[in-house]
Amino acid sequence: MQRDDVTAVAGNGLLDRRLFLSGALKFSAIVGLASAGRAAADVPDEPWMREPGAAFSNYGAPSPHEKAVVRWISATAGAPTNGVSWSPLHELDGILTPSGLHFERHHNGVPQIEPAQHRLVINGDVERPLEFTIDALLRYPRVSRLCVIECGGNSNAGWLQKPIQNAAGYFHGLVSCSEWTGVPLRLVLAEAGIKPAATWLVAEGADAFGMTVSVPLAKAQDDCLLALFQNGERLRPEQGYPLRLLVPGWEGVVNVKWLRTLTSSDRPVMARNETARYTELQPDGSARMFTQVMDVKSLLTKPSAGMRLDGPGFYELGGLAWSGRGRVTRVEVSADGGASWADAALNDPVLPQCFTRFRVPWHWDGKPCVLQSRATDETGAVQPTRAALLEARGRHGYFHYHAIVSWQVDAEGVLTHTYVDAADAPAAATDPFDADW
Ligand SMILES: Nc1nc2c(c(=O)[nH]1)N[C@H]1C(S)=C(S)[C@@H](COP(=O)(O)O)O[C@H]1N2
Ligand SMILES: [Mo]
Repeated sequence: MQRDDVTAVAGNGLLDRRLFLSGALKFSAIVGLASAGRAAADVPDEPWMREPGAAFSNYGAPSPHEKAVVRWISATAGAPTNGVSWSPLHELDGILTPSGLHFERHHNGVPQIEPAQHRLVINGDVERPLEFTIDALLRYPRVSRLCVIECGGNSNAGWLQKPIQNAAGYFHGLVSCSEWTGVPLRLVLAEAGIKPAATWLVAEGADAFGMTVSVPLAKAQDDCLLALFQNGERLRPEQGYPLRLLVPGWEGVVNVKWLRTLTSSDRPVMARNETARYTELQPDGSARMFTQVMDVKSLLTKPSAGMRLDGPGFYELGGLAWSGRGRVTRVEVSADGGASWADAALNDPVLPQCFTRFRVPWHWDGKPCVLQSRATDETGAVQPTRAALLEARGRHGYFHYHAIVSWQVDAEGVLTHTYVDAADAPAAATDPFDADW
């Protein structure tokens, strides 16, 4: 099938999102498959068919051929237990992040907790202070939900003056999506009997950092979980084993790992991570605080920075969209730097606060162009351009960067990160890889 046989729905060769699935395009032609030209019976045996396979294992691991698909660790110089590891979003597909590739943010390493000794204490403004063992919590009813956890510092290299040239996941991969299973927090709060004056719940972790953050009681009693399982198995140590607070749609920092106390109070605790961090100075000089809900966001992962298109022709563009405010309702893709947009197909399932996969067919004519995606969520919020975000937030941005991401394609098909607008706008001076989330 020729380029001329299909009508572009937006500039630079973006095609109807249903085209690939309709069968109107023959994939064997697109990917350059020659006809096999021989009967199936003639396909020769391979060496691994002539001897028994490897032994069984107690716990599986990825193929050794996939060993390059790993998290990228960036820790603070001189303080190796403080840092992050980035999820390789550019290597993955589907909506679930394998547990071993879930991003990490630790302020002082991963505590090696003995589960039999771990306790969750609920105290403060309550009728009955309670203390739970993990075994006791495991006897409570559990629910499951798929959702992302995203660090409020994710994508913050976007605030830099020059576009950073990292693979997509090593720039936007402080977000991951899992199935989390645990006890609805409201059940245990009801048993403790929250006093009417209380409006906040202060959560504390059992790591050597002693992470402490405040969660409004209304959210705590709405959809939060005391998470015990991740993707079907008990939490990974890195994700908070044996117990973490899950606060769906809210910035990572409130999802306290290694959870040990929940203290009900009539005020937030005003801890470091809700005052000095995850807070930013606005153009009018006031501080933007307690902005815990993560805004609508998307990025193309296939292809993305560092990848190369194999010559002009048909491609499927694809990526991830999510919103802390609910479901993603629309993702549009542009191949002309935002001048025109085509609707992408959203893969099922489309769930609130969860990764949503989008895909759109594209015919690349071999000329330089800029690829972008733009997500809209069910509240009607639309992902802003970088210029609009800088305009609204000013030059002291450090957290909560969620602007449209632009990938430049050059005539050789090589992709790099670029800014299509506001390239000269003053941006944060802080090096995002040398600072602290
Ligand atoms: N106890 C504790 N909880 C914590 C942290 C921590 O360092 N200690 N880091 C927080 C931050 S800033 C983020 S973004 C998320 C990261 O969760 P993850 O490591 O499971 O991806 O955990 C949050 N909960
Ligand atoms: Mo974070």
